[in-house]
Amino acid sequence: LQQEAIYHVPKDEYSYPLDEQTLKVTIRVKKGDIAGGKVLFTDRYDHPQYTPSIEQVPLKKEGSDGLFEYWSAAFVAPKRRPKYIFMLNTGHRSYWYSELGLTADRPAARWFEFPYLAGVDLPHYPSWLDEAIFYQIGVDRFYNGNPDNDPDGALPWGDEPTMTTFFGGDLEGVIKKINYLTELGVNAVYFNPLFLSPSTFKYDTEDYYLVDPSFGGNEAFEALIQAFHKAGIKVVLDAVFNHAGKRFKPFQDVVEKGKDSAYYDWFIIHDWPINMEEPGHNYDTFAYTARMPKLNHEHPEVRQYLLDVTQFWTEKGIDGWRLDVANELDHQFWREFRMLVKSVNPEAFILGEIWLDGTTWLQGDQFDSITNYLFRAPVLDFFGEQSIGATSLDERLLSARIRYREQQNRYMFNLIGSHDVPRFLSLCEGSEERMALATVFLFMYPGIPMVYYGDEVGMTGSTMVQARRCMVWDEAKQNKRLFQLYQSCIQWRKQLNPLKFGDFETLYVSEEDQVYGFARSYENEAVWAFFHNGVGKRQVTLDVPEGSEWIDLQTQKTVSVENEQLQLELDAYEYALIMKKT
Ligand code: ARE
Ligand code: CA
Repeated sequence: LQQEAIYHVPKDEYSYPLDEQTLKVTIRVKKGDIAGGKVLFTDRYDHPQYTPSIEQVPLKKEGSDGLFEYWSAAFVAPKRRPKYIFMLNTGHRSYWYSELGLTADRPAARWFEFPYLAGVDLPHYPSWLDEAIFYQIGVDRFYNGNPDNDPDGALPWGDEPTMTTFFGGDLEGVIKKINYLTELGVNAVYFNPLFLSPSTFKYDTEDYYLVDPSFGGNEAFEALIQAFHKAGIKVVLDAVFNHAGKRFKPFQDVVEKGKDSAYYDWFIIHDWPINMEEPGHNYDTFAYTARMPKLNHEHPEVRQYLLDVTQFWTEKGIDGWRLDVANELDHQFWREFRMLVKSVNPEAFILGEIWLDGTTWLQGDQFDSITNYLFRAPVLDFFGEQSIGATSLDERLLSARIRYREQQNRYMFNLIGSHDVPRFLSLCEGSEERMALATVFLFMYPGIPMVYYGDEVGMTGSTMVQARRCMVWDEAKQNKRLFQLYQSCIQWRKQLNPLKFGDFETLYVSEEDQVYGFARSYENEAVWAFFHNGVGKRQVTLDVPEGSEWIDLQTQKTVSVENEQLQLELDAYEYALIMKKT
């Protein structure tokens, strides 16, 4: 047993409540070091009469990230203030793990303690998230519903875009395509920024209170909210609060008046006079982009200004916010933001744009979710670039999941595409089969699925700019097979409890066969998903519980079971989805 590899602390994702009486604990050990183990637990207070007797639960292996294994158990502590120790079994002998570290004998004292399972500290999520299927829309590129409001020089729909081209898409256009969205089945839309800005994707805000006139202005926005809500579709807006645009009035005032401007410390300006050259600018920006001056969030007026903007739009009835560059603002701001948003609308969704680890923002006091690029990366490497095998896929997914609590994983914002990355289909070298595998994977995996507009009809684009091409509306140019696959996935996702609430368990990892399979289980229901990421035919033999009956989700036919075993045939780049009948 490698002692140095063992890790447990009675906090964070290693020890947290699932509900007011249930604690989930996890211990890390070196891969392959233990055969099993258990957790012993009781109340923290010793009393001859009241203290419950010591109980135990077995440890279950969550998986491995390559170096370590993670073993967990959940147990009910009716007094809500448990203490516990781990018993680790190597197969030859047992050890104990407590606040004393590793010991040969069971310690009488110094067990781990979780002081109190306070219900108030449990995370609360908007209830609609359980069935949410998101769709992302960049308005200029989605549909032009009104040519009269097109920006000057707008190109004909479908021309090849550059960083600075406009096509005239607008909110009227989005409203006109509501039927398309409902036919696809999505029920929530995340919009790239809508507020007045000189650029196409509008991350350089000029006026936070105006929807861009080329999108139809505030009037069109009100109409959008109404029409969307009538159709049962939620509206999530992009909050670009890290920086403003160079045309933002307070910044213009500083440009004009220099240090005499009342707004001179709304920004982080290093010396005077202000220099807006790129390169050469002398103030903080987003990623060295001169036209995106960073706001000085340490200034109380700036904080208040942004919170007022938040209140204004939240009161208009939106269903949530996606927070741009969320990790470059202070945590305290986001706490204030959350309090405000949830006080206006407790069911509003708060999604941070975080590409890597998001744990610090997901403690319940800031965001409900983050953009899960840590999910996209291994899925891309496996199905898209085919640079990793099934083992590595499993390890990397585990290493992303194990950072988070069960609840956090359930509400991760999973995506394989967005406006910031090349189209997934292009990264699959145009292989529709691999795109299909990744899509099914997205919808079967724990988390909220998001579809980037156009992925569902087979749009391509090998660069970020090309990934923002105009939505293809010509039916002859849409990939109908993919569209139908998205429809099916969305229906399964909405209807099947295991996909909404189920836990995750790896079932099948074959490096040689390039087959990966996992289970989503909820109460006595289960969906099992298998993905064959290679050529040739594969046979997968699975043990199933005695007397269980299974149906194939795609054909709705019964799968034959013999001697508690089930056989799946997987053709080249095929997936199989089976569901246990209840
Ligand atoms: C332009 C270029 C990009 C270049 C960028 C920065 O096209 O190739 O990387 O400048 O120099 C908007 C436009 C972009 C434009 C940008 C600046 O949509 O097209 O990009 O303005 O003009 C990091 C941030 C993350 C950010 C991405 C782009 O952490 O917040 O970079 N994403 C948001 C939006 C963007 C938007 C902005 C921010 C600015 O979604 O669309 O850009 O408001 C790693 C890191 C991430 C990093 C990621 C991508 O994995 O972990 O932190 O994201 O790579 O670089
Ligand atoms: Ca238009």
